[in-house]
Amino acid sequence: MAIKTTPRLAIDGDAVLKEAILRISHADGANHTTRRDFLRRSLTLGGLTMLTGCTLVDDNSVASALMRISRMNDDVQGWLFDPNRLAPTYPDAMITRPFPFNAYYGEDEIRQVEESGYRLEVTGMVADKRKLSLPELRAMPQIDQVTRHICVEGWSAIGKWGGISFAHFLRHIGADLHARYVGFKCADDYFTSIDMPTALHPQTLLTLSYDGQPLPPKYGFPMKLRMPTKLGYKNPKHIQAIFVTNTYPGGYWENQGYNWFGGS
Ligand SMILES: Nc1nc2c(c(=O)[nH]1)N[C@H]1C(S)=C(S)[C@@H](COP(=O)(O)O)O[C@H]1N2
Ligand SMILES: [Mo]
Repeated sequence: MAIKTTPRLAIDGDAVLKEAILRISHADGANHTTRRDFLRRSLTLGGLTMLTGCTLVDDNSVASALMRISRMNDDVQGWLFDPNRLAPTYPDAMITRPFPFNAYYGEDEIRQVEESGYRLEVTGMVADKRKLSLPELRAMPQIDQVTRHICVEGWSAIGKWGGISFAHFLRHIGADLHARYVGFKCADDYFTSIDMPTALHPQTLLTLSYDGQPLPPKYGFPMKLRMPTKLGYKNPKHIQAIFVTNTYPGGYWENQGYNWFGGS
């Protein structure tokens, strides 16, 4: 049995902000300006400039503003979240090979989910509580997307995931789109949950493939929710059940101190 030695529990909500800052400083060209302008506009809204006492004229002041904002909570991240702003996408040539594996256990303990008996359970505030087979899910319209996955452990990588628009999926099952949360239970006992605006974001995908192939076990067969607007730990692999609820469901790392919103 492999024991992970990375000191993960030391990470708190500030890690999320550090990741955001990393992203700003690594952004390039037009993206860079767009993001900086976006942040400046957002942070200025509601008098945040006064609150943080800086002019937000360069990335450092944006960074320090973000650091102060790190003491604020998930509600503020939810407020900053722009449902129409798209995360960067990349050409296939930029895909990181091999794409890293990560989980709360080692690679020798990757869960093997059987395709034949697999049914995705859908419960909670949905019109249509039921179990969906993989062929049913594969028959739904699929989208490919090349995006950057950022892990709070200090790495990021570009990967290509394919799957169903999650907004389309939620409408398909008759989810109450005014509910606060969508929760996920995974075959490896991992669990997490997200806010409804992120669930409905156009780049949030219920993915069944990685780089044109069925999702391999290490990347979460049979299904991973992929959100380029959120950090790695918010992207559940091996999804077994999805539930829509107004009761805060927390998450595996979130319950141990990771920031719940986990946006990047
Ligand atoms: N079911 C499950 N999903 C999970 C995890 C996990 O341990 N179990 N780890 C999360 C973390 S911290 C990261 S960085 C990514 C890693 O995904 P990858 O193996 O495709 O790189 O999966 C996320 N989703
Ligand atoms: Mo991660």
